[in-house]
Amino acid sequence: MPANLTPQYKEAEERFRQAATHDEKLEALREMMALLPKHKGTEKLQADLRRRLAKLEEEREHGRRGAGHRVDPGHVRREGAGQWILVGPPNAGKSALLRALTHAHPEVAAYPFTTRIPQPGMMPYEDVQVQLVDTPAVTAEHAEPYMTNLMHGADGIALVLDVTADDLELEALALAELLERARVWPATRPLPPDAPSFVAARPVLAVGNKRDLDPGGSLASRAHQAIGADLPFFPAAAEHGEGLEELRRALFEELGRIRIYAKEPGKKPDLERPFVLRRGATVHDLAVAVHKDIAERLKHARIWGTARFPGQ
Ligand SMILES: Nc1nc2c(ncn2[C@@H]2O[C@H](COP(=O)(O)OP(=O)(O)O)[C@@H](O)[C@H]2O)c(=O)[nH]1
Ligand SMILES: [Mg+2]
Repeated sequence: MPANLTPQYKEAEERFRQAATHDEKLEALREMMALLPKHKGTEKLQADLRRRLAKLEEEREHGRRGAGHRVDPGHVRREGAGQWILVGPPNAGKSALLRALTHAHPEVAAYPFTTRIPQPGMMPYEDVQVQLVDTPAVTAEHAEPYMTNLMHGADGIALVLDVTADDLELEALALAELLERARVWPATRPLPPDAPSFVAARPVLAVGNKRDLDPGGSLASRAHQAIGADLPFFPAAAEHGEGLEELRRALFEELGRIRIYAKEPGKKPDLERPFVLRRGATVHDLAVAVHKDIAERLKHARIWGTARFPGQ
């Protein structure tokens, strides 16, 4: 059976051949997968592309890109509904928080600078997953140079503080300064009219960790003041599982995502694995998320939901 490859496919294949970087290769290969006609005549080719894609993805994950190439720690591949970067001073409990909220196993230790490179983990919330990224500590004297890129590219920033820390005010100042250098503006703060266009308004929240050592809550109030009274603040104890449910919900809600439950014609809707899109997304955006081919062929869609007639 002839494969009937389209000119678009051949063009993507050409780009794959000429790709200079690993990322370009990966992008072209993904496009080839999406553009490849799916029928019996292309089964071998489908399997072949899948194998090459898996290999490239694995290489990227493990940074084995051959001589001269290094993984950029300022970029963590986004997965799930959105990406939060955990940022904070040494020993605040960033790694403990990642452990408590995700299935990742970062090292938690009573000495500073245990975490050297960004470590992602996936946080389950209801029927979706949110990505959290643990990072090396930030002080007034030192922040890893890649932190600003990492923060600027993320969907949200969670500032993690130890409410019992002596020098909380200084720590908070270092975090505020880093946010500024990362060109991230907390979304709860009105953007000044003269703000440059490269400033990214993003959800920024604060976690006041180790609240088990602060039964009266006065240290948490002080921490909230220090980091900014206008930022959402979540007292928590990562190692005791306190305050984590509220935090989990906020980490999803603050992303401003909507969940869409898709239904194949003649089948029941899939109520377990929603597609997650940004608020304001269109039916076309959904089609792209499902499959690029569908987006190209889409003529109409039927929608069930609160603001629609059933099946509109
Ligand atoms: N009391 C208390 N200690 C905590 C809590 N979370 C973390 N710790 C301790 O704080 C220290 C630093 O934790 P870690 O997660 O490694 O901090 P990181 O440097 O911010 O990643 C460790 O000794 C932890 O056991 C908490 O909720 N309560
Ligand atoms: Mg750590």
